[in-house]
Parts: sequence; structure tokens; C-alpha cells
Amino acid sequence: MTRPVPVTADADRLWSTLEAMAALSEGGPGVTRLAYTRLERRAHELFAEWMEDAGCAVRTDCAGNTIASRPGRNEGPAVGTGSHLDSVYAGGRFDGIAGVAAAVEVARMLHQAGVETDLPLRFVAFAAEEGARFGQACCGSKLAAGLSSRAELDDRRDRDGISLAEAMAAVGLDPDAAASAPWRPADWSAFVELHIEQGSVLDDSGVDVGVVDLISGSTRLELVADGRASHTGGTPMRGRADALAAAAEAVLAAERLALDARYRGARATVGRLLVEPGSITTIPGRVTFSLDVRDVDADRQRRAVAEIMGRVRAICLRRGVGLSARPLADTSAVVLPDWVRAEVTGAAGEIGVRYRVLTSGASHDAQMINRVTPTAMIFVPSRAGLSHVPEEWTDPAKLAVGTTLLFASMLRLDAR
Ligand code: HGY
Ligand code: MN
Ligand code: MN
Ligand code: MN
Repeated sequence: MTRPVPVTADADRLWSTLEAMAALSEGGPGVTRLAYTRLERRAHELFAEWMEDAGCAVRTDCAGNTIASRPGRNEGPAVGTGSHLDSVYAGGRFDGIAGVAAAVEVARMLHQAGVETDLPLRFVAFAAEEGARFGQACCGSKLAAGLSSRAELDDRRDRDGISLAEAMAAVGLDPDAAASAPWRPADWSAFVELHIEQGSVLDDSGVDVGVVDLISGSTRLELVADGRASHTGGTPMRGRADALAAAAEAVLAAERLALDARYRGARATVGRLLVEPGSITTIPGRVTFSLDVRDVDADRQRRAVAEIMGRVRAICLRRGVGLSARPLADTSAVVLPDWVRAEVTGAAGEIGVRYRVLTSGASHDAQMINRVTPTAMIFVPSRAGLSHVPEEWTDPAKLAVGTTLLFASMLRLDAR
């Protein structure tokens, strides 16, 4: 006998789920729970415990994604939801976790009400979505979508030179198996990821939720400027090959290009810069720095990268500084399918949730999972648009509204 279906998420329970997950952090400001670390696996274990208590069977796939399955009346392609549990360095409590906590709450709402769906439902905690540690974004969902080669797992390395494959093996995963066990599209009917907006459109407009139509692409490179280290006092200014001065010009060249009207919509950022030998009295010999170029237009994104790299090469040539570059990630913008988005906006209409259609500047697991099964995204507001910082905040009531919409959307997708 099914009891009346609760149509609203339990905001307090949802909040304590989020807080319990956010407490799993390496310490220091904000949340630090990096890709393929013991701490990330601990977060997946906690997710698995919660989902077993909510009546799901739980397994971890070869890429380290944890998948909780709830049977329906019939076998068949599942309706899925989920997000990631890793964070950036000193990040916020909501990026990724909000979508996983919402998935847990939906499973609890269904379990509590004894709801029997037609199709099976699956709730996913993705591994290693953030590029903070290895540069590569969406590792777990890329592997699930069959978009990562085994060589990439050896090639991407963290600050200590540990490769993705070595980090996976260190937490008990098999990189060989991970690179050859993609999810089967036939096992899925649709997927909805709830995530914080990481921009300020919802917060500025006061609208409760966003429904995403397009997710930006992202090209990420690691550049190394090789100059000539030498004594800061004994070396005349003329004829120096100062790697940091060259990198500094490169940072400004990237910014200037992204501000150029020809590249309106592109975003270019140097987020990390390492100076060697890093001594006050030595001219910097080598600078290693990142370049992240995002755009909703794949062609403009690649033209922006090409033009920035052309400018950086010219700067280095003029300064007698060598330049090398290696790719870290390269994804194109993804348009999410109308029909799944229509089910989400239809559910919003049914339950009286105000929404607006938004583009995502951030990349997401949904981008990869959309290659497996048609996907939608629900955004909840980020206060002042802040994210990837300890000040990241989403109002508990707004998170509950987004979760209620996720619940209603999944039931609509099940009933199709
Ligand atoms: O970097 C991003 O866009 C996402 O937060 N991983
Ligand atoms: Mn995220
Ligand atoms: Mn993020
Ligand atoms: Mn994401």
C-alpha cells in the first residue's frame, strides 16, 4: 500500500545530509576533498551507507562512480540522477555535494512513501569531476561515457607527479578496467543532475531554480615558460630571459583577448602559476602556469585558444624564453536535449516552482553523461555567484525547492 507521496523535500534532513558530507574535508579553509583520494572514497562510502538505508542496492563501477539502484515495477532503462563528491582545493560545501544530497533526499522521499516507480531509478555519486588535482575534468563520468583513453590516465599528473592511474590504484580501483567499462546507453532512459549555478543569474533575479539548455566547453592547458635564471643584482636588465615577466605578459594577453568583442562569451583564466626557483634574488628561470578557456561556442573557443597561444608564443620569442604546452582537458559546449528539459520545466509548472532557462559557464558530469543518455540539469542559486571558494553558499530553502523539483522531474520521466 503506498502512502501519500510527499511532494516536498525535508529541508532539515537534506541540510544535515549536506553538512555531514561537507565535514569530510582535509581541513583548512572551505572543503578540500580531492579526486581519487581516500577522503573522496570515504565520501562515497557514506553515500553508499545512506542509499542502502534508503532501500537501494549499491555498487561502485570501475571508475569509482558509486551507483545506487532502486528497482521499479518493471525492468528497463533507468531514470538517473546524481553529481560529484570531490572538490577543488579550499572549495565550497555545495559544488557537487548539493546534487548528491538532493539525490539522497529523493531516494529517502520515495522510500518513506513506499512509492513504486515503473522504471528502476539510479542515484549516482561521480568520482573525480574537478580538474583541480589532475587538470582533467569529469574523470569518473568521462570514463562512464567511454570518452577517456587508458593513456590519458597515465598522462595526467598532479602537483606531486602522481598520475591519475596511480591515484586510482592507490584507492583500490583498476585503471585498466576503468578505461574499458563504459556505461551501456540501453541501461538508461534519462538523467537529471542538480547542481549549484556557480554564477549569479538566479541570485540576482530571485528566481528559485534554473534549467540548463547549454553547458560551456572548456580547453585547459599547462604552459611552461623556460627562461634563464640568474642573479638579480649581477644581471643587467637588457638581455634577460625572465620567465615570470613573460608569463605575466601572457596572463594579461589571455585576459585581453577574452575581453575583445570578437570573443564575447569566451572566458580565459590563468588560475595557477608556479615560479622556479622562487628566490627573491634569482631571476625566475621557469614558470609553469595553467590556461583555462571556456565558451558556449566550440568554434570560438578553439579560435580563442589558438589566438592566445599565438600571442604567448610571440611574447616568449621576443623575450628569448622557451615555451611548451600540454593539453589537460578539451571539451566542447553541449546543448542538452529539449525533451528532458521539457519534462523538468513541465514538473516545475505542475508544482509551482518558478524557473528560468540558463546556460552553464561551469563544466559538469552532465556534459559527459549526456553522451550515454539524454540529460537535463537543475540549478539552485549560488549567493553572489560565488563558487570554488569557502564562501560558496546556497540557501537551505532554495536547495529544498530544487530537490522537490528533481523528485517531481524523475517521477515524470518515469511515467513517460
Ligand atoms: O571547473 C568546472 O567548471 C567544474 O566546476 N568542474
Ligand atoms: Mn561541480
Ligand atoms: Mn567545481
Ligand atoms: Mn558538475
